[in-house]
Amino acid sequence: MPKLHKVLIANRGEIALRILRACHSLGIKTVAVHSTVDRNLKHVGLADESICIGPGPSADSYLNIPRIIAAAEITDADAIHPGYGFLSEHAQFAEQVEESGFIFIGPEAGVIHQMGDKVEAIKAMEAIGVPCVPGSGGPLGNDIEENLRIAYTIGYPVIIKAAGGGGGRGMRVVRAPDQLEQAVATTRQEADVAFGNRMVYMEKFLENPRHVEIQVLADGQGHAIHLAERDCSMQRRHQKVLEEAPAPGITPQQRAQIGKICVDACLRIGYRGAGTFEFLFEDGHFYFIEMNTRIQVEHPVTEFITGVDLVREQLLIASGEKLSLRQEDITIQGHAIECRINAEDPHNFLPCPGAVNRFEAPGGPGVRVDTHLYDGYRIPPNYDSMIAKLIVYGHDRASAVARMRLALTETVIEGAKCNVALQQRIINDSGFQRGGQNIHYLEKRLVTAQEHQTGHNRKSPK
Ligand code: MV4
Repeated sequence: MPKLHKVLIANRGEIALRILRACHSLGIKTVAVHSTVDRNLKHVGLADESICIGPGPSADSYLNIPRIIAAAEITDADAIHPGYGFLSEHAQFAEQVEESGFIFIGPEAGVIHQMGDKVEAIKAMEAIGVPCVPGSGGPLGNDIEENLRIAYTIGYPVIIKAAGGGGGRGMRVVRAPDQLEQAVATTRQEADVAFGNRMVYMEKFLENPRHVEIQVLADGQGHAIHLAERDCSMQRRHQKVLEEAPAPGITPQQRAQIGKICVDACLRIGYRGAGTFEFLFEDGHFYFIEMNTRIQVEHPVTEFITGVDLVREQLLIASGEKLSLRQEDITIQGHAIECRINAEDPHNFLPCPGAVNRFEAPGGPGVRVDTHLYDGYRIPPNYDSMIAKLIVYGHDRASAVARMRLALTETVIEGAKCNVALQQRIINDSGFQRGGQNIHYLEKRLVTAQEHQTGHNRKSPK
């Protein structure tokens, strides 16, 4: 059994720190790799060893596969944890890591590849009995008559999506037959440029779904469990802003049913590690859209309601241990909410790099802050603008909301503009407090708020 002695963390920021802590708590040594602008990251100072792997731009550092593997060789690491983003769902990276004799902390490269092709993923899930959105069930050809027939059978509106896309990139809604040919052609072209893959597929367009996702863990040795769901419907331009677990209004029966379906799917595809089944949820039904083969940003809300340390489980699975948790051990208790804190301009949402002169984290019972921030930390312009995650737990949703309200009030970030005020507006919003809003809710509320601010919607005085 390959026990892990040393893990290379192929990431940065809060998740690198999260992985480092999970490693150290298991007695595993850590190697931090960082770019030149990231020498002062908190986890770099805490790691047993660190190696600079290139300049600021991700392409030359956190996405540079040969340099990361060379760093693992130089430091004699056993395994590489990719975190989220960057190379976390790069099948070729996983393959090269394993070919170089290291453990990739995640599923097999073949499974990453399969789930990365959304057409393949949906085909596989459909075959296993995971409920999917009614759709083409395969790639679209160039025969417009055939495509019109498919759309007619599905029923308008339909959505054209890129097989190589995901996360909201490369999609187009078609509301009538006369738009179909153009939509397919344009989506194909964009997909070719963006992903080097012209393949597109068609689904029924669901007008007002929620985004509900199921967390799973599998050991690749015949054992898999689910850890309930998260609701990630509060988003802007496909960027999640606030997530919570469990999803409001999902019954224990619904949870057990969809959870079992995901567990069975894990076993059937030979899944290993932590993973997430993304569903659209509308009118009481789940519709699979994508599977994420990485640890996700919002994993802490699941940790709060289940008491399971997901990153620790990833490390144990990677070291060859069988899952020690059984489904009956997993009970959900209370409610958790995560607010993503981004260094961004509150008016135009543009990233705001620069020095954080003062940082005060909130605290108290049921409050967790996942961040790499410290007083004087300089946010480099090269990466994602997320600088912290505030996660709170409450015995029920209302008490979690109340705790988050306090936590946001306690949070002080001076020097860089950030979205704390936006999060406060969401927490205090009556629609959010009711729970169960759909994926369009936040953007609609933002438009209304803007109209109020600019007086756009007011009757002009005569
Ligand atoms: C959809 C959809 C409606 N109907 N598919 C966007 C991100 C990508 N993961 C899938 N997305 C969507 N797929 C069908 N058939 C609406 C969206 C969508 C969305 C999904 C989840 C979270 C936020 C979203 C925002 C806009 C559109």
